[in-house]
Amino acid sequence: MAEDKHFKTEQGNAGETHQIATGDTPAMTTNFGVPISDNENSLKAGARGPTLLEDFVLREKIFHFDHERIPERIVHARGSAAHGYFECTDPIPELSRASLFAKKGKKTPVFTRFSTVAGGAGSVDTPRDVRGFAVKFYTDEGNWDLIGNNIPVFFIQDAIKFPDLIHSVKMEADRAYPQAASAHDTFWDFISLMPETFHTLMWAMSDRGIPRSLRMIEGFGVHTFKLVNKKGQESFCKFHWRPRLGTQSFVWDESAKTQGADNDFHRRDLWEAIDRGDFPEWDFAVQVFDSELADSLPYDVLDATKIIPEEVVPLRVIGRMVLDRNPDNFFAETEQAAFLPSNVVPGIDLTDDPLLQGRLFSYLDTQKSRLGTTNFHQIPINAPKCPFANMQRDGLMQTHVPKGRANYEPNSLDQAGEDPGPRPVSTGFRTAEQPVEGEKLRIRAERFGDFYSQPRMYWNSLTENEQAHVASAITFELSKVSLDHIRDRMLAHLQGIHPDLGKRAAIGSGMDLPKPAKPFKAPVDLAPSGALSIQKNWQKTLQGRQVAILFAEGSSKADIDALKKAVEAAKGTVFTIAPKVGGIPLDRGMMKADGQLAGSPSVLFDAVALVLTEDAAAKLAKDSAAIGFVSDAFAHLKAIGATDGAKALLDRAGVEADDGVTDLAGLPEAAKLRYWDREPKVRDLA
Ligand code: HDE
Repeated sequence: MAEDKHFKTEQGNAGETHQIATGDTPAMTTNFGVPISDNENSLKAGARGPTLLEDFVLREKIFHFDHERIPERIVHARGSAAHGYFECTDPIPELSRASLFAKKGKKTPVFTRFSTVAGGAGSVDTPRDVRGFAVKFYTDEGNWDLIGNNIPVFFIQDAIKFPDLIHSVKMEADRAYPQAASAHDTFWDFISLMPETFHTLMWAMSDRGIPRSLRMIEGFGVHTFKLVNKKGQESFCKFHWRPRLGTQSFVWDESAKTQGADNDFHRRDLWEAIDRGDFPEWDFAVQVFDSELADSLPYDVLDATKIIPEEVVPLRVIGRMVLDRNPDNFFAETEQAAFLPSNVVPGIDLTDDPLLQGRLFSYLDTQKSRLGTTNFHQIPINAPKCPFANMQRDGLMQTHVPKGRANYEPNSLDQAGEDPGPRPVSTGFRTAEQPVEGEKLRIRAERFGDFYSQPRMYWNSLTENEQAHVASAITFELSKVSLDHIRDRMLAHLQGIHPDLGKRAAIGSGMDLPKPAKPFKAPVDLAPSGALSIQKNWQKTLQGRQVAILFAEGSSKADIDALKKAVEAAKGTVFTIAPKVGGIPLDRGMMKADGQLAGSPSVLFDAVALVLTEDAAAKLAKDSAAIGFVSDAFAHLKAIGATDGAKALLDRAGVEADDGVTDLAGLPEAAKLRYWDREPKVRDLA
């Protein structure tokens, strides 16, 4: 038995019962540097006596522990982040004077945080939700925070509706459930009363709402911003991130099961990829246009519920982002990271988008309640990496020690040979000038009033299979709505978006089809945009994808080795699974597994291989974990590669022959795809 050195009695050997610092290990101290000799026992009056108030080591430790938490983010509480860099690949000095876009090859450090919106900090990674995509660029002219989402539009047009939107989607006020889910009364009540939400709703109900990996999501700045060049000339701009691995999503049933299999699926996937040197990478593109083009569109570019299709204004790739370093400490970096839309740098400017305008207040304000002090910018993850100086002073947790007397401006202390402190510079940030006039009103612009055309365009841009996913997701969510009048109202609007969608959702929910709702503004026909479909733009690659190899007693070592080699040669990764992890006899020698079968369901992988003998397959055909492993892979439209011996298990799991079911040699190629044509065989979609 291992010796317990932690237990110390009056008879015990003082000093030998602890792990004592030796060599290079630093001494453990109090927060004020006093070395600690005993981290096991509090100070007592006698062995069985009361603990003494005098014990400052105990009190300091417990005091600090009691205050370890800070308020989680009100939205986007659950998130994961990484360090990396942005590299300019196509400079745009003619458009923007921003230093990060000035020279080909110029690198700017970044910290990027991905998040879900609705759930709390401890919620699961894979619910249906919008994903946050927030990038902090530490440029040499200050920090620029581009705080976007994986969906290019937002639910609402005006910041004043944000608290209502978020209250409606979060846990219901009286019962405090459901956590991290939009499938409930209050969300659909709000949505069905607010037609401006429909475009984003369509995206959230599509496969975009259930991304397979954070490394495979697009990112969008959402709002229209401005670029400003050295001469002060400005253009409108929308920002886009494109994942090099392509955009990929779950099948809904798979994402729901992944929650059970691994709460931290996305967090782990991001961490492990960076840890093994498989750095996720995005292209950064701008969509640049002028006010003439903006005026020619049938909608307003200041309306965050609309996109400008890339067929109308093409994307220009100007850089790439590589995330190559995991945080050293989750709390200090990821949790304390404070992103601010008001963090813009010379060359990038804001617009009058009424949603963006509201955000400019909210993010600064929220940091004070989360981080407790106006000095949150001094926390290392938030501080710029370029020098910064001004006359702001003091405040809670001031960690800088400004020198001299000059804490006001203007001053003439330099005339007395003293340091006058910082002064404004002619090259500093200047807001692009713009004439403004008008009456003071609470009103929206007329051109914000079309709520059906773009949701319809989105529907028309998807493949048939993707449309079926949207109709099924809406049917699923409406089926969780308990009040009929909310469902009726929503179905009426869905018919307005597209009669086919309305009909399928009504049939799927077993509801009568109500009369179509009367839109505020009649929709116009917009050409479909192929760029919006995930399936039409599928990246046929194994890079970033993982193949699970299920083996058991007697499996062929040569088969396993050959498959592993082929997958890795195609830049995929392999995870081996067996009924026991510790070691199983193969036809030649023993082999350990990366995971045990019952704890490694196939939802966690992109394709599966069954390297089994006839005997092993017959045995596994009686094991529900093995049957589920195979039947789920089939139902989730994944490639399955199998030895001849595996037939009994394939049959038991209901696998039918198709292009995605192959021998082991065909698997590395087959695993690059999902088999959408298989779906009608495994599920009844709306
Ligand atoms: Fe946010 N949002 N938001 N949001 N948002 C926050 O800021 C808010 C909006 C987004 O990883 C909060 O620091 C208002 C659009 C992301 O730390 C808060 C409005 C978009 C993140 C806040 C919006 C976003 C946030 C919570 C309507 C996409 C996480 C904590 C006017 C373009 C950033 C915090 C991170 C976080 C307010 C709308 C994306 C409360 C009032 C549109 C990715 O300040």
